[in-house]
Amino acid sequence: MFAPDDTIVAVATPPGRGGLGMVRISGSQAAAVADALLDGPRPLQPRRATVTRLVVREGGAATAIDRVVATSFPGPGSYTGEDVVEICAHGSPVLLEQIVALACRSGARLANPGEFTLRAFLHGRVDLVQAEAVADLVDAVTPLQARVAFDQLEGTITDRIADLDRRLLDLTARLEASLDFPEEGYHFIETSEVARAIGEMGERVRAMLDGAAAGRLIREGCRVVVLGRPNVGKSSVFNRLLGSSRAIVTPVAGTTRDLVTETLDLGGLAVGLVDSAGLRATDDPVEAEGVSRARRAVGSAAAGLVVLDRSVPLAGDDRDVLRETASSPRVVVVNKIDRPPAWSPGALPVGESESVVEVSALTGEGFGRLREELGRVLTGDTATRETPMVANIRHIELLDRAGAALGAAASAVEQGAAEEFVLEDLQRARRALEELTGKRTPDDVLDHIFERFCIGK
Ligand SMILES: Nc1nc2c(ncn2[C@@H]2O[C@H](COP(=O)(O)OP(=O)(O)OP(=O)(O)O)[C@@H](O)[C@H]2O)c(=O)[nH]1
Ligand SMILES: [Mg+2]
Repeated sequence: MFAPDDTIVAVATPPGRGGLGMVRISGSQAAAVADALLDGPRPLQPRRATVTRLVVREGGAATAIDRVVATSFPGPGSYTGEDVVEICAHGSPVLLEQIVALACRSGARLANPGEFTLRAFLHGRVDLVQAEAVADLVDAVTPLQARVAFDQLEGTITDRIADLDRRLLDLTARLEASLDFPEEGYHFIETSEVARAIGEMGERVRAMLDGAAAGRLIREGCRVVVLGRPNVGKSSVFNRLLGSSRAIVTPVAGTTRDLVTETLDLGGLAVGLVDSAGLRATDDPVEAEGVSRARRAVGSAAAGLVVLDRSVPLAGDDRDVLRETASSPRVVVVNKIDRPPAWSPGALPVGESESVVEVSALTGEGFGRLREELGRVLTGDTATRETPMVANIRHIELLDRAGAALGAAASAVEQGAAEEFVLEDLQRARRALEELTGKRTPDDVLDHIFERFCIGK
């Protein structure tokens, strides 16, 4: 996987029909492959979009199959760091596949998922953190996810790691120099300065981890289950939050049977909102299966929306649902407030600090507050409007490891340990950072990172 000396090709635009579709070729033979496919003046001028024809050459005859725009990006200043040619054709899947097949006939091979970005990483165009950001940016389903990914691609993490690495290198070099001349009592650096430098680096690692929990939630999204006894308006609340009539709503109790999931953009948070069957004891095997699925869904959810109907007296089933979810993060949704009330929320058996929101899924009243409360329950007090720097669990773990090693180095200095021991801790911190940026990352980790990319990226 890591011997990029051949030339690769893939369709870079999504599958399906479109106005335009792009085929990308990268590798030492990219220009030659493009020459074999294109009509008109050759070779292509670097970085100049050229309108030309794509031709099939057979038995001395050349048949044009599309009018295209081709651009050549010679390495090392290209996306992958190799020679790259991009051919923009009309967005017909049949045509694009034909172009890829022709490129393969002329010496290219089909790219693996993420191989263009892998090559960019292997040629030092981006570090591993930035390569991961490319996949996150492509996968983003909310604008906030896209922004966090793009910041990462622009180097918010890369630059800070480089700064930390410089400091670590400087400190280790000076400590090693002290080690080299022990008999002369030669110290290149005072203990107090070592302690200060380590403390400062630890502070920087901590600052990077600030908001990491919210960052992770933004990057990964979460699931929220709408729960309650039958007919309280769960599907109506679900639909109102999504702004579409996704789930079936009827006056019949027991309408929803299966789990229905849709993605909701909650202030930038990608929430997989799940509508579920009303929780009650039932003899109907289909409904019973629905109820058991609803209960299982609660287990994997970050929070629940417990819906109650204020227009009828609270039922035993309502109290059961409240009791079952008492220890989980939840918002209690008091629905149907457009109707005369049968009880008041003050009478609910819930904790004082709990989120209780009164809404009408019929009129939409209260839904602004419901969104706010759900956001608060999910992210705690961390505002997701502030873009956190770190969002990827791999990055969080490695920064934690670097922080712990720096902490160990700080206590070693404090206890007057010999330079060797301090150095060992500092080197551990460096190794964690190097694994983060990909300078020293095991191949199986790289495999794992790049296999989640799509082909053509
Ligand atoms: N007046 C009023 N009626 C509502 C409101 N929300 C839901 N309803 C009505 O209540 C009935 C049940 O609504 P659903 O959304 O299907 O309730 P559900 O909890 O999903 O029901 P099951 O799927 O059967 O468990 C329907 O007739 C809705 O039109 C509301 O806020 N006000
Ligand atoms: Mg329903």
